[in-house]
Amino acid sequence: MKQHLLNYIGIGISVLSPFLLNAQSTNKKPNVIFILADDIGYGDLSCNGEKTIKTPNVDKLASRGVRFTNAHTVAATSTPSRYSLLTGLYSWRRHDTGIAAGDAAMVVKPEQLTIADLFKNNGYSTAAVGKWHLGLGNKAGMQNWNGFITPGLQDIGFDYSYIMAATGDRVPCVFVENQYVVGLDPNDSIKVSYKTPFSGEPLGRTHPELLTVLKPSINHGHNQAIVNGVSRIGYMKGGTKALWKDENIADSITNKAVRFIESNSTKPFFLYFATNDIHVPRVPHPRFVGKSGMGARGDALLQFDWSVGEIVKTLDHLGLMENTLIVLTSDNGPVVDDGYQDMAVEMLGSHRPWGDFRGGKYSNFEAGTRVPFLVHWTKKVKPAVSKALVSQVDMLASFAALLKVELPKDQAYDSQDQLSTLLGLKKTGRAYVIESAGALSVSDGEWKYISPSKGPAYSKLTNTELGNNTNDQLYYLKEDVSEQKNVAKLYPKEVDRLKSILEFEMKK
Ligand code: NG6
Ligand code: CA
Repeated sequence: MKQHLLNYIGIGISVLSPFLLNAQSTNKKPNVIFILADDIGYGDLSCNGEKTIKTPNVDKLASRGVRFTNAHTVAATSTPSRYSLLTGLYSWRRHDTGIAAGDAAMVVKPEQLTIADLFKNNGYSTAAVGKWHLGLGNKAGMQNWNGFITPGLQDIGFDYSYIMAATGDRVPCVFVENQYVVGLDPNDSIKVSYKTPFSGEPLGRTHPELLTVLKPSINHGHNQAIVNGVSRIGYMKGGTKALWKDENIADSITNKAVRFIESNSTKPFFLYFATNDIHVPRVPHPRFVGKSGMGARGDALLQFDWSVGEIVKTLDHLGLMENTLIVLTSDNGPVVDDGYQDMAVEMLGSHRPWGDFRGGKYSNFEAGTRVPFLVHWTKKVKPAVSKALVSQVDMLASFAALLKVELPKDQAYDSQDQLSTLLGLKKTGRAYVIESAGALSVSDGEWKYISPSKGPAYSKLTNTELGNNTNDQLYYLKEDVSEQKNVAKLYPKEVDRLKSILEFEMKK
């Protein structure tokens, strides 16, 4: 399948090759950097209007690029959201794209076309740096953490990778570079399990006195393996020298991203830079601690902004800014308490991570999937604020348009070419977006329909309104962006119209 697909794309290349070769040698093809934050809400970046936080580096990009006010992820959690972003396919078409364990098998299959494949097949150097959370290897729990972990990111288009396998709160707490654990002592092999604890290893639940850095929130789990005074999800043993230091994660991944840019400055590159900020456990570097006045969550936001600043500085310094397309967005909406007693709730004050939107991470309401979204490209993009409806599922087809290549019909078929909209040349975007968080929702920008579901209406754990309801829900976003008034009974025709869009998409 993949071979067939490469050949297909290869035809496109050979037709265009004289142009492409020339363009490549003079570095005319734009570099592309995709900055994907973790759990940063619409209101968490000061460019989107909240006065309670200052993210100057992001704001600078926003003021020089297109800032979107109606941009969506496909899902309200990381794994399904990232799956859709990278493959151009709705994660809800599959049943195995939910929040992945740290020992999950690769969710994106090698035969699937990814954004990274697209760039790689068109002469780019490609890299993924930061949080991964899309599984590794081909069988859950069977990865060789002490050797070459395969299949891995090189099988889905990334020439270089420096990643955290899952999340900061899931074992194994090590970096994996080009499919090998970094800094592993061969005499201290790593063992990972999501089923059974390792004898002799203290756990958060049995040894709370060892939780010197962060304690889990009550009833949130996160009480298994202890690494750096923080208990996590999952069990691990060994690999002591390879363990990351939580406060250095942003520095480590930002440095690797900068190195990748520097070493590819003479050829086109694609960098997928997925930060750990501001996912839990939030343990920012001491230089950010106390700086936001909002506790660890706010400090991690400042750390994210710093990472963005370092990328920008590098591009400026190398003279690459002019011809580098930067997209900055987040994988899902915000959450305040996501599992650790880090004072985020107590110190939130009047800050509204969700902006004007209802819900948050995990929610069918808008704040679950309506995320910050900026496009910056000095050479081609003029500063603007766009109300166009956009979805991350369209990145693949839009990048294909940027590269002027056609996609095979059986790949990325949920992805639409929205390049003109993304570059601010067109004021309208998609006809509708589909959002998923247990239920499926569809919005055309004016109206939003949430399909009935039996899930809970509210999560006590995270203090989130999840938006599940056994009845149809319809909101008139144009005048009720906060989804306060369910008008399904008043507008049955709108319900039917939106429902039929969902039915149409589900049949594809
Ligand atoms: C949840 C975790 C949460 C976070 C989330 C994944 C519990 C109670 N909560 O299951 O802490 O890790 O998974 O977040 O375990 S995501 O942004 O990577 O999707
Ligand atoms: Ca996330």
